[in-house]
This record gives sequence, C-alpha cells and structure tokens, in this order.
Amino acid sequence: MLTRRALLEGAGAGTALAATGLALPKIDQAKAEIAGLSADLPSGVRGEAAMERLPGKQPLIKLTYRPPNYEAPIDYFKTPITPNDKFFVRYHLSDIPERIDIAKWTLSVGGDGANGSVDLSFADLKKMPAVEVVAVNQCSGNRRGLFQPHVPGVEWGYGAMGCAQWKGAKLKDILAKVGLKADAVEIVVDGADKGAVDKTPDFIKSIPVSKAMEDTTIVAYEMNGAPLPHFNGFPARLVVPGWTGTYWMKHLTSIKAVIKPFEGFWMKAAYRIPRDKFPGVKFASQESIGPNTPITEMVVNSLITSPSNGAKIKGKATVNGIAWDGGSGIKMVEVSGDGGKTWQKATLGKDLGKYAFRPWSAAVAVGKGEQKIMARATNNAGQGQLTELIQNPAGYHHNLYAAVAIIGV
Ligand SMILES: Nc1nc2c(c(=O)[nH]1)N[C@H]1C(S)=C(S)[C@@H](COP(=O)(O)O)O[C@H]1N2
Ligand SMILES: [Mo]
Repeated sequence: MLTRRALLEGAGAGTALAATGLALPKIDQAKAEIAGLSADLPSGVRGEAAMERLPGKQPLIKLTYRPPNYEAPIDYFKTPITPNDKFFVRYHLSDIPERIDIAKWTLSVGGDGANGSVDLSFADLKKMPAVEVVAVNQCSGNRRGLFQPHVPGVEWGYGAMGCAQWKGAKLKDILAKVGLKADAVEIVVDGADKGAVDKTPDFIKSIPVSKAMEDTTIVAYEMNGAPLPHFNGFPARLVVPGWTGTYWMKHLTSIKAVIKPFEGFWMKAAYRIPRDKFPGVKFASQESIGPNTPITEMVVNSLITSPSNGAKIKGKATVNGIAWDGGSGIKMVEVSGDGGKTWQKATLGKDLGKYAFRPWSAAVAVGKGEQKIMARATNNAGQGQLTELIQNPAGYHHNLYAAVAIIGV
C-alpha cells in the first residue's frame, strides 16, 4: 500500500503540503501551461491536478493519488530517452507493494500450457542471457482527457508515456525452462499488487504466444542502466515493445502458459477497442470472448516539445518534437507553421530503434498574431495521424495531429 508516510519521504519542500492531505493549492492556468498540462483538458481535471513528487521521482502531474496515476509534463520529453525519475506512473489497484525484498522475490513459471513449473529467483533471472531494447511504454488511454465528447477513465493529458532502454531476460528463454505445450495460446502475467481491499479485480493480463516468443519481449530488471524504479515495477516487469503499456506487467510474480483464452476482467472487459476500426496486429485468441477486440500495438503519433503553448516568436520558429508508433518505425514527420495550410518535412534525429521515440526538428516561418504550429508523423507502414478521432468507449489511441498555439510578434 502506498502510505502517506512513503509519499512524505519523497515529497520535496514545495509539495509537502499536498502529501499531508491538506487542501491542495489549485494550480492556475499559467502554471498548468508550464507544467505541460493541456488547456484542452476538462476544467475539473485541470483544477485537481498538481505537480507532486513520489519517492524517487521528480515532480509529476498527479491525476489520482490512490491508486497512483501521475503523468509527465511535456518538458520531460525533450530528450528521446525519458529519465527514470521523470517516467510516468500508472496503477489500477490501490494495494500496491511498498518495497519488495529481492532476496525473497520469486517468479513462478508454469500453467496448464506448460510442461512443468519452476520458481526463479532474482539471481536466476540475472544469470540468463540479457537483451536490451529501447522502447516506448505508452498507456492505451494517453490523451483520454482530450477526447470530445468526454469518456470516463483517468483523464490523461499528453504524458502517460515514456521511452527507456530496458534490459532483461527474454520471455521465450524463461518459458523454455518449463517448455510450452503445442496447444498453448496465451501467456498470462500477474504482479504483486492486489485489488482485494477495494474489490477491484486483480490486475492480470495475457499476451499471445506469438508476441511472447519475440526476441525483444523481455522480463526487464533494468531501465536506462539502473534497477527499475519502485513505481515502474521493481524488481522486474514485462516489456512488450510496440504494444500499449497495459501488457507491461509491473512487480511481476507469475507467468503462466494457458491453453484457453484468459478471461479475466482486465482482458475481457477492459482495454478493448471496436473491431476493425484501428490498425494494429490482431490478438486472435481473445476475439472469441467478446464483441470487441483487445488493444494491441500503439498507433503512429507525435508530440511537439517546443515551442510551448503561448510562446512569443518572431519570424521563424524552431520546432522540436518526438514521433513513435507500434514498431514499424517513423518514416517522416511534417510540420506546419500556419495551422495546417502548408507543410514541410522535418529532419529526423537519431534512430534508437523501431520501438523508440524518434526525435525530429524543423524551422518554420510564422506570421504575426496567434498561429497554430502543427506536426504529423507517418510510419513505415504508411499510416499517418488523424484529423478526426476514431471514437471508442474507453478513449484509447488518441493520435490527432500535434498542435501548439504560439504568438507571432
Ligand atoms: N502490476 C501492475 N502492472 C501494470 C499496471 C498495474 O496497474 N499493475 N498497469 C499497466 C498499465 S495500464 C500501464 S500503462 C503501465 C504503466 O507503466 P509505468 O507505471 O511504469 O509507467 O503499467 C502496466 N503494468
Ligand atoms: Mo495503461
């Protein structure tokens, strides 16, 4: 359980008040803009949100405290690798582990789709051949708060995402320790957090065997060269490059191969999208257990990291940002300085791999008065961002063109 004491330990001077549970100071519009909180979010959300420090973290935008849901301000995306202490935090269940003793931690591997079972210690995991992959972890509901009309759920702005270099053991090597049966269809993963107290069903997820067998699907114990931060899944989490964050189980405790589609609440009832409305690989075994289909790969997207909303610019704006997708890689980013009337190609920055944030920059001419600077990315599969949202009940896959309003002087 995340206690007030734990929060206080990590609270910086300016945030101690919030951590005591006393009335939170309301942040005003100007401050919210600096924090990178979108002006498009519902006013209720904007009023409640506050910059707050979790233990071991820089200030993040708190959307809910229990369970902890904290997103990164836009400023934190100025580098294509998100530092560990600036990485967003998302939990579904209030009863999250406080500290995990790696000497006692075990990862149980088995299930009716496996030929046997084994308990791995943290040392066992670290002894296995290690793989490294740079990959974006983005919540399916990132930007949900920008959906019009509004949909229920955590009203995220732009920052429920981050990109890190993950290091760990291949899931397929772990599964090879027990051996998969020929009729195994999914790999089910569970973490140490629980929902018993508030009656929320335990957070358990599954991925298809085909995704589990990819060389970059790993049980990670390192993030950007350091142990995983507590709130990002210490001591080990699943990393599923290309797929939205929901499958990236934190505080991993069990891996089970199963011969029937897993029907837990978080597979059957949540994290689903209408069939055939979005691109992305199909999660075939799950399609038999509902009218809709599980969300899988991220859609192509971009974010303008500078200039920020309201900046005053004379003549020419240097526009910087990042682009990403579900793993085909970014082919092109275009930028407009005139609200989408004309577009020019941005220069792509360093390629850290097909699952990573791709930095880009462009210099565009801007006129006088309020101007809209926009960006749109295209991936190697030829998919682009949208000008109109594909409506879906849970507000997933928001990938409208990126835009900031600046003042030409
Ligand atoms: N144990 C556990 N793992 C979890 C979750 C959770 O609630 N509990 N949420 C998932 C979701 S929906 C997302 S978006 C990512 C967020 O990862 P982060 O908190 O490290 O940023 O964790 C995933 N793994
Ligand atoms: Mo998520």
